[in-house]
Amino acid sequence: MARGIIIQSLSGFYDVLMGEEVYRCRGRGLFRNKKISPLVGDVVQFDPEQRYLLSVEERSNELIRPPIANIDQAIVVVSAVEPKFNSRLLDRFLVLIEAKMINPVIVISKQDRVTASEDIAKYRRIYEQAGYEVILTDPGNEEALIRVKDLFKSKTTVIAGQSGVGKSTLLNALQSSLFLETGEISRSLGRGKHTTRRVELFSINGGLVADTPGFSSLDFDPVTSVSLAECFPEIREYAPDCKFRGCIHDREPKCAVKQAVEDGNIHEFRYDHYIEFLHEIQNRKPRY
Ligand SMILES: Nc1nc2c(ncn2[C@@H]2O[C@H](COP(=O)(O)OP(=O)(O)O)[C@@H](O)[C@H]2O)c(=O)[nH]1
Ligand SMILES: [Mg+2]
Ligand SMILES: [Zn+2]
Repeated sequence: MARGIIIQSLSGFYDVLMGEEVYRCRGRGLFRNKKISPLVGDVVQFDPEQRYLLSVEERSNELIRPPIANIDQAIVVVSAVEPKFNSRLLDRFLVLIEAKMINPVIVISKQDRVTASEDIAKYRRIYEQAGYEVILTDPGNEEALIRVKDLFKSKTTVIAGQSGVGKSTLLNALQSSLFLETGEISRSLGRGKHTTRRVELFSINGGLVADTPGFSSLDFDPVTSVSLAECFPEIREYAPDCKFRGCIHDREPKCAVKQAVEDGNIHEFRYDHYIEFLHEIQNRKPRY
């Protein structure tokens, strides 16, 4: 019996990484009966001789699309240009990641193509002030690449972000042996709805990293109107000073969060996105 991490799953087989070795294992009937479906990222007990999985350890978290478990950190890549920087989309990603208790880091790519650099510098300040680490990258920026690489050490990381922002390019720049496909124009409308793309964990700098095709769903499914505020670090910081318990920082009087917006301690567009997302959650239809 041995212990490893599933780094890839291929029709009934699981590649389990233990040390530097990969063992291709079968799942066995055991899992079908227990309704456990092993995921990439799962820590498993396995038999390295007979090559089958024995059990899956409890997960710290899991994503459904992409299907992956036990994620410590998400690097959210947004590009400065093409696609144009979009703070609303970035905030959606950040909320979804925070809701899963995953630590986000923001990477703003394509700095070499930036013309209005003041804009990006402004966003960088705002997100840093909100409590995030922000790294500006382009393939020629060694210092930034080293910082990203450092983040991977001893962690499981997913690279998230819209298609075309440069996720695969970034990973290739960090580890040239990966040869990830880049530049593909993916138009979701042109694709079959159920196109499944493989998820695989790569070893980089003593950690495991998944290049995701972006998140296919940006629904706030697991987020409630109460938990949403927890997904904004700067709101989290001021919320304890609100007058009313359970304040959701919308219409309530004596709200410390709204005061912080007024005082310029919370940036207005971040608060606006919070309210937008809050109303989206409040208006969603109950599902049965
Ligand atoms: N100029 C420039 N182009 C980039 C940069 N990062 C990615 N690209 C280009 O953007 C396109 C999409 O990149 P890709 O890595 O496939 O994006 P992904 O869909 O997020 O994986 C490709 O044509 C890349 O060459 C960058 O930092 N600077
Ligand atoms: Mg890609
Ligand atoms: Zn409040």
